[in-house]
Amino acid sequence: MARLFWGLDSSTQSLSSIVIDLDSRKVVHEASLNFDKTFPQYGTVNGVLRNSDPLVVHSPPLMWVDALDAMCERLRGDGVPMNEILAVAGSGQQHGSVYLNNRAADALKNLQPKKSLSAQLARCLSRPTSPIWMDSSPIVECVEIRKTLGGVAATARATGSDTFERFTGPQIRRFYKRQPQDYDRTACICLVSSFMASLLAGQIAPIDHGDGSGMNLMDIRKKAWHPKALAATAPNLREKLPPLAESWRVIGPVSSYFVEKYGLNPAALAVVWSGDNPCSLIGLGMVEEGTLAISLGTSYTCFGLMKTCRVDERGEGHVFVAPTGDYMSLICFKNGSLACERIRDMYSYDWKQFTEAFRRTKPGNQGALMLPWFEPEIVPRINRPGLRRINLDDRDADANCRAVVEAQMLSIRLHSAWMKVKARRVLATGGGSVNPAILQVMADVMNCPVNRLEITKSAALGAALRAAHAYLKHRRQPARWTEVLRGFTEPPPNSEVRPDKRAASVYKKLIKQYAAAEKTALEEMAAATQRSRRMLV
Ligand code: XUL
Repeated sequence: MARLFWGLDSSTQSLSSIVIDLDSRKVVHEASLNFDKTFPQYGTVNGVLRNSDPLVVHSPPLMWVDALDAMCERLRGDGVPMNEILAVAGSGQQHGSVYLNNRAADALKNLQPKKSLSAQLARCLSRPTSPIWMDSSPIVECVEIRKTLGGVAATARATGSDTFERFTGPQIRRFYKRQPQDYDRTACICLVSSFMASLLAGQIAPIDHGDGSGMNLMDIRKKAWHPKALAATAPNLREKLPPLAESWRVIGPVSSYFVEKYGLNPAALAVVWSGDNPCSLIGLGMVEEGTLAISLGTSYTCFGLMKTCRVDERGEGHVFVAPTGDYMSLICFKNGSLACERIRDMYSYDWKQFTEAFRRTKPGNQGALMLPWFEPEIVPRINRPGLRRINLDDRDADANCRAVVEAQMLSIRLHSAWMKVKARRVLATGGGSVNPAILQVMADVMNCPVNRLEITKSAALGAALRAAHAYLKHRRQPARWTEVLRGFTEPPPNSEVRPDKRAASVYKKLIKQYAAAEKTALEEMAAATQRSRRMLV
């Protein structure tokens, strides 16, 4: 019998699944269900429900529940030997929250295989929709919680991050302030991750330390609920939160619902779920300090493992607990691949022409710089978006293409300095990583080799690997991370882009000019905000 482990990833737009065979070191099954296409009855667009207030972004939790049933059906239909799965873990989009009433615990305990999961959970929600990470409505609540905790640096030191609108604590506070009766009716607040784990385990699941770090509610060093942060957020919150747990905690055997309905092994273990970023850390094989991952998607993220907890006291970055029990740092830039696309379109280039522009221009762009903040930016915090050019001719298409990429890479280098991780290697993932010109600028700015990783489902793979690790630990068998990962996460051969020494020294100087340009722009923005405030008075 093979030793199979199952990893799921409940992300914003889809539910993905990966089954791995730990003995042959192979992925034996992969599947993905797109929410909009598979469940049109929920009316989502890209997995979310838009509101008349553009800051409010929710998703229907019952859609995620239906997706779990559909995924089990799919695995069984595809002939996956469900009885050979030894453990299942998962990954959830971070920060999103699910609000359950006092019927939920019983419903989870008594799941009936004859009915669907969603039919049995429909009456268990105290809030029909879930705010997710794209929701940026609790602006006032962020200010209030930060103030109670003693300011930006103190909040970051206490919870791993300054308050952020998408973080769960500020979201809970807004719910409590606007719908106090519904808040009172809430018996349990889950994260997307712990909610999905609760279904598989047939009981309310703990929140793991990794996803718990994205709430502004957990003491990042003690890995326990932070009493002052709870009090700053909403009354009686402690009794509504499940316990916290290590990322390798086994909740128990899977619910008999999945055994009877889909043929899962009754002894299969349900392991706690974690957030998608902590799971990706594992799926990319990052269990040692010294490697950074840069994901080039719609937004860009940069993250890495940290052995000790070092927070960003300026409040731009985040520290989460890693699934290894260490820490991980993360920064999230909103103006990612879309900014490149905007510049490309501005000059009517296609991607080939955009890439060729790098051959016709020189690293450092002869001192020309760009600040490509088309959208409000998270890092640095920019609330007055706009494209800014410094010594850059707007008629020079090639120089503008180079400038946008150089700006993004310089910004990543500059704003990741607080992590104090000397990157010996960068792993590039996400759509933008197929572009060799972008990877060369990345290698030159970061001054280290860059490997492109072709793993597309890094969060689901990370979840499957976490399931294997938790199972081995539970059975008191050797569970060294490097051994668990072997064969699954190595970068493909010949995928390395090496830094060019001369270009690297150009960027070492240019980063100072870039930092100065950013500082000037931030000062101008602050002055403009002051002026408009004065005009309002
Ligand atoms: C991280 C973040 C996103 C979500 C969605 O802080 O908000 O990466 O985890 O995937």
